[in-house]
Amino acid sequence: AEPGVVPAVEATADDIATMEIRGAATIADAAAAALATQADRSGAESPAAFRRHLRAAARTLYETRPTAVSLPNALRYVLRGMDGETVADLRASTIARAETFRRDLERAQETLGEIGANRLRDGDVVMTHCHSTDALACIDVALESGKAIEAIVKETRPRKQGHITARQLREWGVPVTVIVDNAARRYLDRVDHVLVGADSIAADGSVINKVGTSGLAVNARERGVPVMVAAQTIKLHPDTMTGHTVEIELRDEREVLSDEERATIIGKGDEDESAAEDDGLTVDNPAFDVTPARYVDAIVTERGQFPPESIVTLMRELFGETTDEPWTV
Ligand code: RUB
Repeated sequence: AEPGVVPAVEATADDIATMEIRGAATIADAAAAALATQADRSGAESPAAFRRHLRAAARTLYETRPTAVSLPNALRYVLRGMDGETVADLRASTIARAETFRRDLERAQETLGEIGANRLRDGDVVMTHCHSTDALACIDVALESGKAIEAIVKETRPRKQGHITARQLREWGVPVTVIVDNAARRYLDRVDHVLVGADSIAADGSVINKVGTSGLAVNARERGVPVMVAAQTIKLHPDTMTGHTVEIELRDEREVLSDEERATIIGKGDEDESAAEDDGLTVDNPAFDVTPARYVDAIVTERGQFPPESIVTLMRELFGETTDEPWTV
């Protein structure tokens, strides 16, 4: 814990790291809310201390998960709005800025939903991967406008976020078929759209989303099914304009193999193994993958629908050339 960071910020950071709070938009919203709480409860007695503690809070949140750029984009936006000569002014401006961010985030998702819904026709079958609030917003608006939609929901190993998608869609009355990830290609011939969200979108139009998205997109192309990515502009990754790549999070191997399962594979009880001993068994658990632009038919944002190859023009317009990290200074 860094000095001056309030416990509620630590708790939010923990929830993001453990995926209690998850999904790029939800993470961004929680991070902005946490900075507002930091501002509200800060014990800082000087403006300099207030700013230092706010930056420390942003750092604490930043270090939780590396792939969804909505997190640093949210932190940057709120910190840039921290303005004033007194603690009281700094507090008020930071809280107001965080509120603006959260309101805009919600509005952007609604607008994106209206745009994305135009791609969906009455009677369409949509295949989903993971759980994306941006993707679901498109279905929500389509349903509201009276279109019947069916969904084939990929389970999404290892964390099974498909269950969250299935629950939401059933709440809306959408007929849902849940399948294991490996069954996706078999079901694609019944599907009109693959509809996914994004954690980050790179300047070359490639889409970083839950691991498995790229294989799904390649299969969809082979089957002639269009791939639609629903992503608010908060998902655009400014660093990729200057050649940086997006870090793919590697998560704990226990999400894939429990200690018992590992011991069974290795063929000995886990008690006679020291943690440091190399038993020759590696488990890789990347949480995300990269879908090249050529497998994506449309990126739907609140600013309209874009072919992935032209997303960079929107990025330049929104971010200019500034990709500072105000929490590091
Ligand atoms: C979530 C995931 C979602 C995107 C978009 O991964 O890959 O597709 O974050 O979600 P995880 P949203 O479960 O590992 O966080 O549209 O809600 O921002």
